[in-house]
Amino acid sequence: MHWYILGAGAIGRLWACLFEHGSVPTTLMLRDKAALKSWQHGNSIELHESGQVQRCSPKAETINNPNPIRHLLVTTKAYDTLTALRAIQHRLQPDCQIVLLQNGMGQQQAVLDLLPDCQLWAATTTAGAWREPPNRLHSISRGETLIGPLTPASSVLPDGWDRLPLTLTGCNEILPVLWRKLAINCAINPLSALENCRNGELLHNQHRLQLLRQVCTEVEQVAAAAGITLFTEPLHQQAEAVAHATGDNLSSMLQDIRHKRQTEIEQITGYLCHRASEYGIATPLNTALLHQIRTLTMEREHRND
Ligand code: KPL
Repeated sequence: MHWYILGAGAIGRLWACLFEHGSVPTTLMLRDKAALKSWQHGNSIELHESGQVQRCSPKAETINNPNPIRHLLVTTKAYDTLTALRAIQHRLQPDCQIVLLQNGMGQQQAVLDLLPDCQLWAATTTAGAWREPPNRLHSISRGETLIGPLTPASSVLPDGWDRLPLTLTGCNEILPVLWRKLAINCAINPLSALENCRNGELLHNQHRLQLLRQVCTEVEQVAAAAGITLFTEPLHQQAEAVAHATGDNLSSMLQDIRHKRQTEIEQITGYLCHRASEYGIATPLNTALLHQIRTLTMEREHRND
């Protein structure tokens, strides 16, 4: 068993360290020769965690390496999933095990359509980590990870995942788990990005709080139409608890905007609005947020900054 990791950001690198701690052979797949050259300065990840520093030394190679792949973890941004997988599709063996560990929804079905012979899992995590390039990785928390199969014949956990040193729960029904994460991301990410505020600052202002609650009501209607039970308590309570618990954090969407990167709005609010239109449900606030984030990023592209 050898796990390849596609998407060498903070979470991908954290998983490379976790695989190594669990004695599971791992290779980080890097975009190009320049990324490989930068990796080769240290040939390792310097993991800073709970005041300690450890070195992890997974293998690394560019995506062009021809070796066959039987175990693949995908930690790319959601919008990059298909392009990244197509680039290595010829290397994937027919019985390949693939885990998608990403924000957002929609890409899971697209991968099922692209690779009908593979075994597929989806996972969500509350682990937090950030990178200090080239090779330093700060792990804030290993959090909690939920994983479950998207293809019927697959076992709850993929090969070797029981060896990973983290709080991991296998779920037979992963779809509701993905919806719960989506719902929280719909509530917090676009609003925090547009308000340019930390997650906790959504709670300290009546106007923002009202918007968050309205977003939640719309999300609950769409989830219910999809036959999904979100939480036992109303979504807004859960979203407010997460905004409070991650109060000092910048949401991933705000970070993407500040760093002038593409956001995952299409895989978060975009997915929700798409599903809403299939069910004939009006989601005026989520639709407005979707357009505002699109406009914000388009204006930036036109200004070319
Ligand atoms: O997952 C998140 C994100 O920023 O993408 C939340 C839960 C909102 C925490 O910041």
